[in-house]
Amino acid sequence: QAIGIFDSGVGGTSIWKEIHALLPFEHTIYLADSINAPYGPKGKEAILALSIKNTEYLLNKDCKLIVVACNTATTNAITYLRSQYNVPIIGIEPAIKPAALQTQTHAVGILATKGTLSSALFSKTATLFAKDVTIVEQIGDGIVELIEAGKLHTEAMKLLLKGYLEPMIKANIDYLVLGCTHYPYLMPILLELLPKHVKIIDSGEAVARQTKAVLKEYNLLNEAMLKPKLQFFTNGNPEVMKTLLGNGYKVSSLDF
Ligand code: DGN
Repeated sequence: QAIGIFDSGVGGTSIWKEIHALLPFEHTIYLADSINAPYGPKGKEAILALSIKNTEYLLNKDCKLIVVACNTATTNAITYLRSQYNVPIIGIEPAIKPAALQTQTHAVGILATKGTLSSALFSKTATLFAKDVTIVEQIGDGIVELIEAGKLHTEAMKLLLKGYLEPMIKANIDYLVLGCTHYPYLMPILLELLPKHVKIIDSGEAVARQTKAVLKEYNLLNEAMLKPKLQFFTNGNPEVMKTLLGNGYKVSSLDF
């Protein structure tokens, strides 16, 4: 049985990489719903319906655990998914808590989609853990679209990011939280644009650790040290996903 992972597109492959690094013998099935990306601007009902569709696709392939590798889908759908399906379901949330605990300048930037930033789950975490901290929120409009179009390392992306980071730099942030699973791929550009002392954090590693802990708890860890079956499906352009994955992995097209 495999670990099933989905995202509204190719971004969740950044999470897949962390999971595969920590659990190299587990079979994995990754589903990229790129046709419907970005989920961010869609309403809760639409995001829920798409999340159900993705989850059922993976469960029909006999997955033993589902990772919702999308902040937007997690905030909008995970409670429902957990109530409906009989397998462990792991979600991802922006790492506001560690950033708020560690900031020295008392200012933290967060870049995420509209769907994540406007969610109840996000405001709850922010009010709970970031009382004395200024949180500079920025909706990352257009970033997911550029990545999905294979335009990650372009001047257009750099310009977009420059505009989004400006208010954060003015507010003297020392932590930038990446609240969307597409964004770890921006790392080289962000490092170039941000002052040297700003630390960038995302939740990929934490999700991988949580996946391992839950598999262990449910006695679902694959103990056999055999070559795993790694499957990737997309209803978008397979070439974009191949480039992000690197390593010559095969990506299959999907009518979905
Ligand atoms: N990768 C998704 C996330 O983590 O929220 C966002 C993509 C999107 O649908 N905007």
